[in-house]
Amino acid sequence: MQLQTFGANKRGRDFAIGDLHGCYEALRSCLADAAFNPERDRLFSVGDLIDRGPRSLDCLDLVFEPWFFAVQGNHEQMMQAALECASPGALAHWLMNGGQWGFEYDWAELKAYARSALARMPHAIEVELSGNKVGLVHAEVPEQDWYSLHRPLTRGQLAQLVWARERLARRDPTPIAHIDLVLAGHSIVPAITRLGNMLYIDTGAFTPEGHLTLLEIRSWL
Ligand SMILES: [Mn+2]
Repeated sequence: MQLQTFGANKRGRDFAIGDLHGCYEALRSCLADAAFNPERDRLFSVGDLIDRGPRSLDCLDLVFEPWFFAVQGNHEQMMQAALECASPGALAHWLMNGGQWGFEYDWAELKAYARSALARMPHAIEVELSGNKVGLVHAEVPEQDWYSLHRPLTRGQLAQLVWARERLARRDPTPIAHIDLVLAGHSIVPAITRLGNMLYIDTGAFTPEGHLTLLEIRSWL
């Protein structure tokens, strides 16, 4: 699925989480600090649940929880390409980027499991919140226009969604059109960084100097 849309959460709060990268314990402690209630609250992820940190599979498992929703990150796509042997270099590429944990599991089982997990992860998420429209992507929005995600995307645009860093690199404050707020991960920032109506929330959970960011979306509108 390219874009998954969610209506307003009338019962509880909506939170967003930066790149998890296997940092399951950090997530548990952030959720406890926020008194997250899985019966009422929702948690949206900018992707990259796996690789680099200690508990990749526990993090990927979250996509089967009724309160957790994540877009695909480049790491999920690297994992899938490796497991599906999508290209000759796919496995080496994943291993170079933290995929070694995959060898702890039965390869065929992991492949089937990854297929079902990825099937639950759209490329972009759109959430209605307090009368605003909030978007989540892993990296960048094609054409700096949210409407681009409502149309079929080219291969290049699909790659841009999960890999691009240009906008952050040039500190481009151009607002993303046709959306109130966009949350993205992928590029590690020392603290939540706002450029126009885009928030970069990957604060390097797996790095020694970094931390995991959990935020209540409403307070950033
Ligand atoms: Mn990442």
